[in-house]
Amino acid sequence: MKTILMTGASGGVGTFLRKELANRYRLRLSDMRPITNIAAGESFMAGDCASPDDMLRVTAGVDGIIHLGGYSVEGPWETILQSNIIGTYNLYEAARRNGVKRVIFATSNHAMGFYKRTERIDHTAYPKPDGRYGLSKMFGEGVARLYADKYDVSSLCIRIGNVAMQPIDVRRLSIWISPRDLAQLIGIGLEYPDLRFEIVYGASDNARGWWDNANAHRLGYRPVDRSEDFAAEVLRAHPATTGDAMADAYQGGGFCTAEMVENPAK
Ligand code: 15L
Repeated sequence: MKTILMTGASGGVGTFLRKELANRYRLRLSDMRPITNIAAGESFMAGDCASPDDMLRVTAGVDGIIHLGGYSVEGPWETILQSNIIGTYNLYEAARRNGVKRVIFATSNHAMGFYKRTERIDHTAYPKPDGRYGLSKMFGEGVARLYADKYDVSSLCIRIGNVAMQPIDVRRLSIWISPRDLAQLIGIGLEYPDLRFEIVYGASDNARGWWDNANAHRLGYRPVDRSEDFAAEVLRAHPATTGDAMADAYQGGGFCTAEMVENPAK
């Protein structure tokens, strides 16, 4: 059984994935925050992505890495810089130095947030980050590309929509991914032979989706969950519009209009 490091393991996505990946991998959980409910097949090592020494220590001797660590929403520059930009660089550099050959990088839909909802984008679309957080994910995709091409550390970058047991509002009907579908993508990323660098979208089978996930399908992804199964319930419970027409026009939603200077001529 492979030993897989999961950074940021105490967060919401990590918590879902621990359940999904149990019995498939030996999981080395890592986070700045302690995790006390360690299950059979799991171990814990404290580590801060912003510390190169910590990343060297936690990546030693693993067969692959699921990099969830970092700040997972918009935040002040100094926070994003330390956690996501320096943190992701440290993670890849430590992987290289320890000879770890496979990384799953949890990137985000917010690297692409300024695409309109009327646009259908695929894995080749150039990033349009919707804030410092999205920008840090674009940087992470760049680090993954560099380490694949130069240092033979291969990556699957998953541009994750929103991970939850079910879609939580109208926007999420388009970008939702269930924990088991995300675990399927991660399994592909860890096991696919001869993978060098790939980008896929972390979305379930969503009829209202904005992404052409052909690259994930090419790699064998067959999502089992569909947001449409929850659509009637979501549409009953939530208004169709948020009241912010600009946010409703862009894929990144409110991340786009936060701090935005509007230019009506554009
Ligand atoms: C993300 O990237 C965040 O990590 C998550 O908390 C949600 O905000 C999600 O995007 C989203 O767009 O719904």
